[in-house]
Amino acid sequence: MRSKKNSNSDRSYPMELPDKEVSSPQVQQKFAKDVLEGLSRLPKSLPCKYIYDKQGTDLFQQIMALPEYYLTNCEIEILKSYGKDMMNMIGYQQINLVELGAGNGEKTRILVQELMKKKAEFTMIPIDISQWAIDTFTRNMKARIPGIRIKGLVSEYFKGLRWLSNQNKQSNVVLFLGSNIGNFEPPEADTFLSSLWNACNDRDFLLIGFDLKKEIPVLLDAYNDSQGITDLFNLNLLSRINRELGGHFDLEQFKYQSNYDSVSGSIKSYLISQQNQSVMIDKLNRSFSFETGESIHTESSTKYQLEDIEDLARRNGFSIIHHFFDSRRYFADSLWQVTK
Ligand code: AVI
Repeated sequence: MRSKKNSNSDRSYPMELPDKEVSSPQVQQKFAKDVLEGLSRLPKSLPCKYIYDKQGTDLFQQIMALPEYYLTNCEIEILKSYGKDMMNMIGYQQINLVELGAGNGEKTRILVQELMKKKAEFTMIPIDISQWAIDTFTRNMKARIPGIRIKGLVSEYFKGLRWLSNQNKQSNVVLFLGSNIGNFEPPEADTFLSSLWNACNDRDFLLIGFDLKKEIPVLLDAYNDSQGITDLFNLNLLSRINRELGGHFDLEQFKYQSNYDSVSGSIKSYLISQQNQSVMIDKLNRSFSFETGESIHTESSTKYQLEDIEDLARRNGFSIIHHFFDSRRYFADSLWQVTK
C-alpha cells in the first residue's frame, strides 16, 4: 500500500466554483436507473460520468494539479508549443470554437489567446448538460479574457452540435481534450465519434486528446496519487448516491484500487467492498449486497498507440491532419477533419 503523503504542486486552479449544483429531475431519474442497472449486474459497475457533480469536478481539478497526473501538464505543453501551428492548419476565419464538456478552461484559454492575438473572428461555444458548468465556465473565461465572444449551450453534446451546425456555415472546431475519449469503453468510443461526425458539417475540425501507452509504473502512479485524491474522486460515486438517492454507503467500507490491464491497454478503477455488507438505497427502494473483496468497476482510462488513434479516426470518417506530441511523447493532441 502506498503512503498518502502531502506533495507540493506548483499549479493551482483558481476557478471559482459555486457552492452546490442541483441535478435536474431528468438527470436524477437517469442516475437512479443507471445505478439500479449497474449494481444489479455482476460484476457490478457504475458509469464514471456520474463522478462529475460539483464535488467530483472539484476533485478532478485537484487531480489535474497533482504531480503524478502528468496528462494535464503534457497537454498544456502541447497546446503552448503548437497552438499557433494548429490554428494555422485550421485557418483563423469565422470559427466556432466548440468545447465538449465545460472544464476549467485552462487549456482552452491557450488556443483562445492565440485566436485573440490574430484578431480572429470566432465565438467560443462550450456545450455541457449542466447549466452550472456552463455558467461557471463562461464567468471564468470572461473574467480572464475580457472581450471574448462566448455563448454556452446547455445541451447533450450532439444535440447542441447538430443545432449549431444547422445555424450557420461557420466552421466548427470541436475540442475534446484531456483524453476524455479514453473513458469510453472501445465500442462506445466508436459510437461517440461517429455521432460526432454526424453532428458536424463537412470540413469541420476535431482536436482530440489521447493519453499514449508508456511505462506501466508511470501509468499506475497517475491513478494512485500519494495524497489519496483519486480515491476520493472514485468514492464520490458512492457519496453522490448517498446525497441524491438516499443511499446508505459507509465510505470507510469501500477502498479504491486501480490496475493496468494490458489486454485492453487501460487503467481499470474499482471500489472494493471491505466486508460482507448490504446497502440500502432509499430512492430505489432496494438494498444491494456486497461480499468481502467484491468490486464495483468505476472507470476505464484507455491508453493508445498511434495506430489505434489512426484506426479510430479513419473508421469513423475523419481525415488526420496532424498529431502533436509533448517532449516525452506521453500524450498526443490529434487534429482531424470531417470528410463527408
Ligand atoms: C477525465 N479523464 C480523462 C480522467 C482519466 O485520466 O481517465 C479521469 C481520471 N480518473 C482518475 N484520474 C483522473
